[in-house]
Amino acid sequence: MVNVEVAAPKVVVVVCLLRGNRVLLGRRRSSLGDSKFSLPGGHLEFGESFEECATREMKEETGLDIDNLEFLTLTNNLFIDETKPHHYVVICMRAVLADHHQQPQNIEPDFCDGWGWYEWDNLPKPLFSPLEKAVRAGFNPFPI
Ligand code: IPR
Ligand code: MG
Repeated sequence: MVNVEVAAPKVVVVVCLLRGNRVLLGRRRSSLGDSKFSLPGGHLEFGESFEECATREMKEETGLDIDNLEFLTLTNNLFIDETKPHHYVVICMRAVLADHHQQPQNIEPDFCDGWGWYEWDNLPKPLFSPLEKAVRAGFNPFPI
């Protein structure tokens, strides 16, 4: 039985950082989604806007500054089969680099194997489940 007080839903903001026809992904090092490719992002802190959270998480994880933030979509994600069950509402934003010459750095190597740019039509595998679910549902972060 899930202890609903301990396992209360949390909000996470992730960023589709677009560069040409590519998007930035990193391979997770975490008990949740270990070795899966995921968008940069993380937990919403008290009082933050989605844009502020996206900007802070991107800086903390990759060192990159971002611009032109827009809300894209959200997904509701239940990780019920884990030793410790989690429920995450994931807010997905779109952004571009503030400085097109900036390169991503792996600032938190304990949590990520490294960052790379991937074409949307040729995404690496395996994808972290929130992203995989969105892709399977036809989600595409690129403007038409
Ligand atoms: P932090 O805040 O540590 O960057 O969180 P995260 O990247 O592990 O985000 C959790 C994502 C959810 C969907 C598991
Ligand atoms: Mg993170």
